[in-house]
Amino acid sequence: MQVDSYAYLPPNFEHSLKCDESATLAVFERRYAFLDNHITGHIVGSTDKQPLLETPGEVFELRKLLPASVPYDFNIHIMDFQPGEFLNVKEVHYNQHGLLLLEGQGIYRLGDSWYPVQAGDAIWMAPFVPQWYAALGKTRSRYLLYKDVNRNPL
Ligand code: UGY
Ligand code: MN
Repeated sequence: MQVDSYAYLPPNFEHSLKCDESATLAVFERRYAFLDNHITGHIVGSTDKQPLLETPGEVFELRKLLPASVPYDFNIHIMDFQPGEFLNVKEVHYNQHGLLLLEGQGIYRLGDSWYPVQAGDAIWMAPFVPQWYAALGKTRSRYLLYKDVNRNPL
C-alpha cells in the first residue's frame, strides 16, 4: 500500500500488516451485517483512482472507496471542498458517520453546536444529528467519512 491507498477486508479474513517506515493508518472496524447470501471481496485501491461522482445540488467533490452494491454494509466517502464551499443541504439521516479531517480547516455544525475543526480532528455523528460543514482557510478541505448503508438500521 502507498500513500493514499486503502484496503477493505471482508469478515473473517485472515490478515496481517507490516510497515517498514512510520506511517499513519486510519482503521474502521465493524461487525459485518450479513444479508441473504451476499458476500464481499477483498479490495485494495487508491483514492485518486476512484471516479468523481455526481453530487446533485452540491458543490463538493465526492469519491467513494467501496462499491455501492448491497453486499457492502458501509462505505467510505472522500469529500473535497475548496475554501468558502459548504454543504448546501443541512442533512438529517439515520446513517451514522465517523469523520476524519485529512486536510484543511472549517466549521462543523452538529445540531445547535458549531465546532472549528482542522486537519487531524475526528468527529462521530450519531443517527439523525443535523450536520453541516463549511470550508474555511486558504487550502482545500478533504475529509474521510464512514457511512453505514444498505442495511435496515432497525
Ligand atoms: O453522504 C453524506 O451523508 C455526507 N454528505 N454527510 C456529511 O458530509 N456530513
Ligand atoms: Mn451525512
